[in-house]
Amino acid sequence: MNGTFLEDTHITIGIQLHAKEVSVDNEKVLLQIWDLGGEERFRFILPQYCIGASGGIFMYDLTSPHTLFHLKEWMEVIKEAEADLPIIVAGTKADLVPYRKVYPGEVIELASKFGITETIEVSSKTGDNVEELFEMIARQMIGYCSANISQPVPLQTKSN
Ligand SMILES: Nc1nc2c(ncn2[C@@H]2O[C@H](COP(=O)(O)OP(=O)(O)OP(=O)(O)O)[C@@H](O)[C@H]2O)c(=O)[nH]1
Ligand SMILES: [Mg+2]
Repeated sequence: MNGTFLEDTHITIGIQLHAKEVSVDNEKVLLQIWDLGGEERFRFILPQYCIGASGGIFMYDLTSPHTLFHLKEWMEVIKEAEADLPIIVAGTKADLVPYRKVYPGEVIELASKFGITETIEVSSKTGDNVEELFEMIARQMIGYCSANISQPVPLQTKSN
C-alpha cells in the first residue's frame, strides 16, 4: 500500500486503519482503509464496518483456494448490512507464479454470483496492480456515493 513489502507480517488483530491517496480522473481522492483481520474470530466486526463504508476489497490468496471460498460468507454479511456496497475481489501473491492454484476465470464466475463485476490480481511483493486496485475501488466508491446522495428535502412553507 505504501510501496514497501514485509516478508514477516503478523495476522491483523481486529482492525487496522490506513490512509491512501489515489488519483481518479485527475482528482485526488483520500481513501480511509479499514483492514479487517481475515481470521474467523474477528468476523463479528465486519457488519459494523459495512455500515458507513462506501466500498470494500475482498482479498484472497491465489496460492490457496480456500481463501477465495470465504467470499460467500463475507458477501452474505455485507449484503445484509449494506446491500449495494461496491466490492472488488482481489487475488494477492501474483508474483508466486509456480504456486498459483486459483485462476481468473473461476474468480470472475464466483464473483459474478454476488453481483461483483471487477476482479484483479496484485502482488504486495512487486507492487504489481496495487495502485490500480485502489484506483478501481475509488472509482466505484465515487459512483456509489453520488448515486446515494439523498435528494434535497423541499423546504416546508408555513401556511396560516
Ligand atoms: N510473495 C508474496 N507474499 C505475500 C504477498 N502478500 C502477502 N504475502 C505474505 O503472506 C503472509 C500474510 O500476509 P498478510 O498481509 O499479513 O495477510 P492477511 O491477509 O492480512 O492476514 P490476516 O491479517 O490474518 O487477515 C506474509 O508473510 C506476507 O509477507 C504477495 O503479494 N506476495
Ligand atoms: Mg492482515
